[in-house]
Amino acid sequence: MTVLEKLYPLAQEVYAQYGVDTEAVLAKLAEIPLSLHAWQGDDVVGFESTGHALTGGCQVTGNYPGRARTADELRADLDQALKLLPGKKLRVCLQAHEVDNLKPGQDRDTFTIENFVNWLDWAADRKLGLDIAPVYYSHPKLDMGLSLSHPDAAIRKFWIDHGKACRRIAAAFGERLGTPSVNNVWVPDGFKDIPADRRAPRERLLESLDATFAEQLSEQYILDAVESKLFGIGVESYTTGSHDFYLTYAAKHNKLICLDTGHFHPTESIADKLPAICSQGGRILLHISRGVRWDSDHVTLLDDNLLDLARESVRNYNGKNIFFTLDYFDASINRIAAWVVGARAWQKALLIALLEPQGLAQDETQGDFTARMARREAFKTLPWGTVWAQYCAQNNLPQDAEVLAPIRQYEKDTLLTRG
Ligand code: RNT
Ligand code: ZN
Repeated sequence: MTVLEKLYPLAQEVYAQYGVDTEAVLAKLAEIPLSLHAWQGDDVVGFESTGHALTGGCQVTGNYPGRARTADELRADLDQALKLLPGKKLRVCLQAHEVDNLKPGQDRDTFTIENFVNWLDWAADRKLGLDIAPVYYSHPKLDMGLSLSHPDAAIRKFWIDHGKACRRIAAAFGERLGTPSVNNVWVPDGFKDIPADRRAPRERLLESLDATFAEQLSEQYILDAVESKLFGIGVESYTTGSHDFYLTYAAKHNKLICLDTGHFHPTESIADKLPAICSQGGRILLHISRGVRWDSDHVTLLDDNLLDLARESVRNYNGKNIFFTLDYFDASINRIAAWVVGARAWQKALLIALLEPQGLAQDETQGDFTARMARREAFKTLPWGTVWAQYCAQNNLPQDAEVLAPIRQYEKDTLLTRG
């Protein structure tokens, strides 16, 4: 008998005393989809042969060996990460420049599903869902830091066409894979210094968004999201696509609002936004990352912010109103470990939230804030770690402490052979 085989029944008993069925919780956890962000594997560089410099304020730091240089390498790396993750509904989210099969001279405004067939076949083979994001940065047509809100209609048209192309690709993903593809629009547009006109760029962005979304595509295949941001490097004074702007847009046009955990004031609670939006029927795409002092896109770890986010996620999730995608990029560590550790941290946070005994809300409605505090504190030390270990074992996956060995092996065999 292993230690876990002795421990798990005891943990089950502890939870049963609180009215929590750990097996039911694990079954529920396995059904919550998670989209793994491909861009952790290539440092958000993409695979267009032109190799545009990284612009638009996404900062990737570090030069750990083994970055994926081709889509084939990226798929191989994702395979390694996915092998180490539990869950029945795993997905992969692409940045559109992680394209392969580009024709010579083909630019983003003419991308089609033909450019993504390898991704699609790969995902279909593995029964993965696929999501996508058009890429409005790292390209010469991001001019003066502006894309969809650029004063020049020709530049706007290039980016509108890119957005339309990505929507059709997403719809093709969704149709073939049998699960709607989330297509997320984030533009870096904004100004470094105090703008003279805060309204006109937003009017242009509105017009561009309406044009991008004009084609009616079934929600059976594609779900559109718009991602807000407080500020970025180079756009410290003004971000066209602010939270107020996009929250209103999403509500008016029945889009998903993408909340990136790094895109708000550092002390603002993103968890609190979930019930605020979901209670009114809003739908959310969560970009889960860990901001260290700012939108630094660190690997997610099991900290208080993540736990709060997971708590509100399980309370508000109804199977079709919240979509979970990781969004961080750290090039100072093994990139596969970054995926696996970050994804597992989120899954553990969800598990802890799902295992939380009922009763706190009742304390609250009865005005017994003392009990609410005392019981919440007591719940923190319940044996969720054993339930997590059981989840890994049930899925024939290594425990957290064991994931590094296969990653190191792959690093030795594959990553370190890359130039
Ligand atoms: C940027 C947004 C966006 C990016 C990706 C790489 O601030 O968070 O989602 O992370 O486009
Ligand atoms: Zn994001």
